[in-house]
Amino acid sequence: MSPEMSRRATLKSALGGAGALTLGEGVLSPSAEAADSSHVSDHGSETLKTPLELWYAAPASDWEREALPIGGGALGAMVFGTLASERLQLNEKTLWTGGPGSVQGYHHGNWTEPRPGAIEGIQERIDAETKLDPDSVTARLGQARVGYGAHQTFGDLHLDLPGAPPDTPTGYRRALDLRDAVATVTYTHQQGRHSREFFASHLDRVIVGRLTGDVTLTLRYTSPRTDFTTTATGDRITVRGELADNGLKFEAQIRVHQEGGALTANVDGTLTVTDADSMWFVLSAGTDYADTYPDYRGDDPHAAVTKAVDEAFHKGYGTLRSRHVRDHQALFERVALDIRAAAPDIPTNELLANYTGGTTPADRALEALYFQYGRYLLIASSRPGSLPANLQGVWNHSTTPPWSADYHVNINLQMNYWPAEAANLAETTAPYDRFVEALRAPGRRTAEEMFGSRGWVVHNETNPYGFTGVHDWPTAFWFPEAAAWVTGQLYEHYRFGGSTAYLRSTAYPVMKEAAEFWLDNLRTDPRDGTLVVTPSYSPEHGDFTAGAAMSQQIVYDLFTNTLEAARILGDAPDFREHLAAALDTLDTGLRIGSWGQLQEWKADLDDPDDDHRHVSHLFALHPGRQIEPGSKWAEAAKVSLTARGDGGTGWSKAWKINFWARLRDGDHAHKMLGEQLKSSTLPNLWDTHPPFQIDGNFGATAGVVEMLLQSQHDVIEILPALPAAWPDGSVRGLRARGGATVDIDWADGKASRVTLTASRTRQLTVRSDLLRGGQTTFKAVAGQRYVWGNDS
Ligand code: FUC
Repeated sequence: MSPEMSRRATLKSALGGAGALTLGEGVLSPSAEAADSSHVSDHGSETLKTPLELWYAAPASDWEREALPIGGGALGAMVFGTLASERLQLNEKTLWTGGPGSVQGYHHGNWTEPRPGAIEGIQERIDAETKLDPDSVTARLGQARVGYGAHQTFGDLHLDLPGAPPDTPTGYRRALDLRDAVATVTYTHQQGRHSREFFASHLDRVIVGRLTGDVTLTLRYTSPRTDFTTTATGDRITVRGELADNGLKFEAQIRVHQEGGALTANVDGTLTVTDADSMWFVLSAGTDYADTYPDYRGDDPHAAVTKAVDEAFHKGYGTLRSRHVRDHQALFERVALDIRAAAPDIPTNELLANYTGGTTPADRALEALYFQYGRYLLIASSRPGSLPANLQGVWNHSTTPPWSADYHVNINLQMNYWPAEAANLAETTAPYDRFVEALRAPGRRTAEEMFGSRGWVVHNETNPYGFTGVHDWPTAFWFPEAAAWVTGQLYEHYRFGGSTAYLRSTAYPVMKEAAEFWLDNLRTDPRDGTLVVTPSYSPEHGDFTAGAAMSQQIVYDLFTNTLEAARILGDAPDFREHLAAALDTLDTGLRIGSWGQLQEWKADLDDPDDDHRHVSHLFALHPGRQIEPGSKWAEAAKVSLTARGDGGTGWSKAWKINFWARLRDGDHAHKMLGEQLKSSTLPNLWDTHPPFQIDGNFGATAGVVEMLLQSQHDVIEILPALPAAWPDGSVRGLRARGGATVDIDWADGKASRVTLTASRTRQLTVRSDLLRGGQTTFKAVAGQRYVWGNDS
């Protein structure tokens, strides 16, 4: 058989013997060659050359708005590009106050004294009175938060440059290249070209910097705390300390190499390089934190930091840089978005200020940059071996950051990981999985002590020390649904990647225990006999009731996922029966109210003038999959969303991009992207709540994917919500559930070519205008590539 005939034969069998090769205008042709298993797409080199850079014509004068982030997961830094004294603000993800050993005492948020009957008492009052104000519930179920702690800045490394120009020279450029993940500063001074490069290598666990041009400088470490010592010996600075709050040990080391000139260690713990042609340094940092309940302590960081610094130092700058760039690009370059953008050669802050809402090629350049920036930030703040991305990723310059720079789980942590699978960065979810698994031990204790039940639980927000109980902020303290919600991402990881081994060992155990918690804690609603969550609180909004929409939808999602997983894994029939029976009796959380809205509460309490930033009752639409497009529920969700309006904080707008995309309204999704860029984005393209909060960056990146590709209902939908503002373009390397990597070209608002590379052998359904009848179902074979449309 000729290769061509064999391809056709394969195709025929893929189509179940239908024999039709032509589908609509296109041809379905499984490629003869096996595709790369790492989900790297064969994106055109044209698209790859589009610059993806943030750049500025002046040094950063403000940490939050202007400095530029680099990160390797565990370590992060903000680069200022300041002239006379370069400032690198440093972070290590685990440097947290609070938890065991903290001066205030710590009890994981569990009630310090047993409160027998407390929850039942509230349930009975809600049954009798239908609702309860948050203050009275807090008085009974809340307690003061102690020992919660906060993420801490690791301090700053200053490079004092006495020969630097006092004012910003013409031609000064400060940039962050998203492709290389390298921050640069370049300028000319006294006929000499000066350059600085900084990057954070995940692979080598170091932050690296290099300066060229005549280099005389002093490296100096500072911190807003006083709990450390700094010493300089030979070519090394060592910073060592213990957090006064909880005794957490921390250490950083910096080693310096200079070409030409001299290097001096000073008694004040600084290092001076004199008259060198260039110099480079490596920096590593660590703590003795471990994610193990109940102590949360591991090895002294000294050995690991020394090893990282010395190994990196011996590799040399060139090797470190090329290893870093390769490691970053292996993730970053998987996805390319071409929306016919053309950026004028103006600084990014001007590009942002000039943004008109998506009408020009320059606007599209900003949109494409912002999309890829979300991917960059996730790679930089979530790599295996440390904690997941927190409210600020890994970047925090404060000892008292907003909301402790913690892990809020009533939307924020979940949103951080929305782009991970679909935007082809599945590896970034490892720290998230590990964090969720580590919540299980303290979460079991909370379930047992507060609820007297099986399973595990976590409430509104948590820290790295297993804070799974409650505090006493009335509108944001009670949210036991969070455990169920956070397990959703683990099941999504399975749905996208398809590894049954992962499902068995990682996802299912935490899902099952979260489900057991709810099997024990649902209560029969005397109003209609359904099973409901009570007390139930729609995040940060309204009164306590029984069976608020989000509570029910989250439990519905958890039970649906867990039942599916239990069937796949063949878990005990009695557990499956129990789950199926509960699902049958569960209030679904879908109800249409008097003005056609999807109700936020079981009783029709929604106010059409309410524009609260949380739109929790649309969970079933996104990230859930309970609402099908075109259904009456989708219509009702649209009524609710329209009433809530296009405002909100950064993450709220980002969520609305996703909602509108799921409602198949690409123009409104695009409008929300525009709203986010216009009013919730800082000059360094960080999302602002305000203040800076990284979830909005991630949520928006996920939202852009939702506009181009969806698969939540096990149908791979091509361009489900393409906005009119992007009539022509292409995207490479998006991931769909079922183990598919998808490339799409489109013209005049319609797909012209779709390429799907299967990483699993299984039946897939693809929906696109390109296909005759709009849809095809076929058996995809792992490693094969399928093309519809112009097979150029
Ligand atoms: C949730 C939100 C707030 C903020 C906080 C960190 O509680 O309601 O707006 O984002 O998390």
